[in-house]
Amino acid sequence: MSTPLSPDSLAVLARQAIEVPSWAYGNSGTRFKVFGTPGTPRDPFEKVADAAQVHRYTGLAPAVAIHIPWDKVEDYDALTGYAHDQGVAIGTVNSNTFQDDDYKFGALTHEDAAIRRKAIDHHFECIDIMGRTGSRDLKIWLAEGSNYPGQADLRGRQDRLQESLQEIYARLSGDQRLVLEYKFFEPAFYHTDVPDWGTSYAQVSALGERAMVCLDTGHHAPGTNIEFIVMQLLRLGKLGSFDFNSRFYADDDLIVGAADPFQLFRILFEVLRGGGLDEDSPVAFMLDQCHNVEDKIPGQIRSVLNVQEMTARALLVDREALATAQRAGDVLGANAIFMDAYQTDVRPALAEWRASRGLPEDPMAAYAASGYFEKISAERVGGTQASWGA
Ligand code: PSV
Ligand code: MN
Ligand code: MN
Repeated sequence: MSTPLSPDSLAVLARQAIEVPSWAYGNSGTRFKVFGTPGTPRDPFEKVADAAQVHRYTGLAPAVAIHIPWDKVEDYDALTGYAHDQGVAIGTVNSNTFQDDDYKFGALTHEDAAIRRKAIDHHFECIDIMGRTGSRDLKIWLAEGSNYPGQADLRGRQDRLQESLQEIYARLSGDQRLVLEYKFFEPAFYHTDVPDWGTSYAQVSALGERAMVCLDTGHHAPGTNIEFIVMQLLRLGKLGSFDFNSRFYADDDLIVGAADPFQLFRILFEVLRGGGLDEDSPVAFMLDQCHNVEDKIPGQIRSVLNVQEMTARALLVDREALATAQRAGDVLGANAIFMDAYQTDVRPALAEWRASRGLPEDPMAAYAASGYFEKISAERVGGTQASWGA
């Protein structure tokens, strides 16, 4: 090995798995324009086929997360079987209560019991789908909130949210889990019902053991120390999953590690420190990204490689030496140990490691040379291209 990745570190890398989102393969954009691209999937099966390419070239992405109703199909057994044939599994099921007129003023928090019922039933449908696809996690992100002070009863909405979540949680069976994602603003601009990790933590803690927090790295105010939140949730045993992406301004959904690789390193260091990559870790790692202008499959390959690369660098931190420096109050010494690991180029070691596992040393180049993009561009003509959403 070109870098000193210990056998323990290699074992961590060997079990690293990052779920990719089905919606990353559809066309996406901003409210100004969505650009179409050749070869874009037209249905959930084609999204799964594209997702499988990421795993084929990296060995890092054995599951694809789906979003309901975007990925609604008649036969979930067929979708699950198709995924297995492609070498991947169906992962987390994401609910969607943000694209229906009925949810203008809320879904799980709505004042009207009939609308809450509809939203809860949608989650029941998602849980039924999880039973068919063998998915463990139901991920709930709520677009609920208000735009003007006085518009909504903040307290009443928290109470109704808890009641709705209780019903959904009670419907889970076996090892199924519920993860509740937070986001500080958007689409609501004054208040959001689940704006931060504390609210998510309070809500899921009242449910039970199999309810946990989902941390989306793009969902914090600028300047937030995200690795501190990672540490705290791991310490509390409530970090259920990550939605990885990166951002310069708001919820940009850019390639993870692109905007701030050092932040990703710091997050992954706390993940390792807190046991989040141990064998029995409850933490699920996912991407939640959109590729508006770059090619989608290579964008996803780049993303999982970025996570792997920063994990490898975080594994290089000499934790014993760091603890000694910390205890001695050696500020600059401790910082140097941390930075030495961050500044180590692990790419040659990872290339070697990939080769030793029968994977291409350079997954980006191998995908580009595979002809897959040319093939889907020629084959997928006609029909309606999937977009962020359907
Ligand atoms: C909301 O911004 C979010 O991060 C949630 O995870 C949604 O499910 C996802 O984006 C949809 O792209
Ligand atoms: Mn997300
Ligand atoms: Mn988001």
